[in-house]
Amino acid sequence: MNRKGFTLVEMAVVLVIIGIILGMVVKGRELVQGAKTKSFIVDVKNLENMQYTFYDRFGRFAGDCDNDGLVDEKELNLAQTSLDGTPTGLCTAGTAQDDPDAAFSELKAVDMLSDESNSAHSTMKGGFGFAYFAQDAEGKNVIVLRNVPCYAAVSLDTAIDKTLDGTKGKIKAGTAGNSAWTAEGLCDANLTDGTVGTVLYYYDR
Ligand SMILES: [Ca+2]
Ligand SMILES: [Ca+2]
Repeated sequence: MNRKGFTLVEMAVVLVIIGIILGMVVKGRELVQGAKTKSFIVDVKNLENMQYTFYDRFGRFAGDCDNDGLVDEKELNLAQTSLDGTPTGLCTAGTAQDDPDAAFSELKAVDMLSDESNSAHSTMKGGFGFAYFAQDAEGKNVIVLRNVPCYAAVSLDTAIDKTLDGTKGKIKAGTAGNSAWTAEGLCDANLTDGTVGTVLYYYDR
């Protein structure tokens, strides 16, 4: 049987073609990640802008039902007449905490969010992640950004803080110690490129 193998030139051509295809795949993935990240950052800034617009109109942040300056995760009395900055009656008495959509419900009640964007999930258009307004463990207002890939966390930190440090500034990693990125742009095991983490945005200046 006269079976001819590949010549060296043929092998080289095949390897070059494989390299080009791999390069295109990597480039394509970078483009998609870049587009998603841009959309994500726009969404985050929109959420911040909405919260300040609400503050200008009503004298408090959306979701701060007792008007003490901190966003609460309580069920709200959404009567339109209550949305004048007056705290009385805004918190629904005796209801459970941990309603991450409270601020979104108020933003929707004053037509700053559409019906479709009522829930925390659907306001994020980057194709990943979801957000809600809350306080951190120390009682500071934050936008909690969940399921954020490392590349997006790093881009957001660069865009807002102008430096890259998940432990400082307005953009921080949500869980100290196990999901921080460093000045070198590295994310550790819990927030690497392929996985996701929680990012906090301290928008309340
Ligand atoms: Ca409050
Ligand atoms: Ca930072």
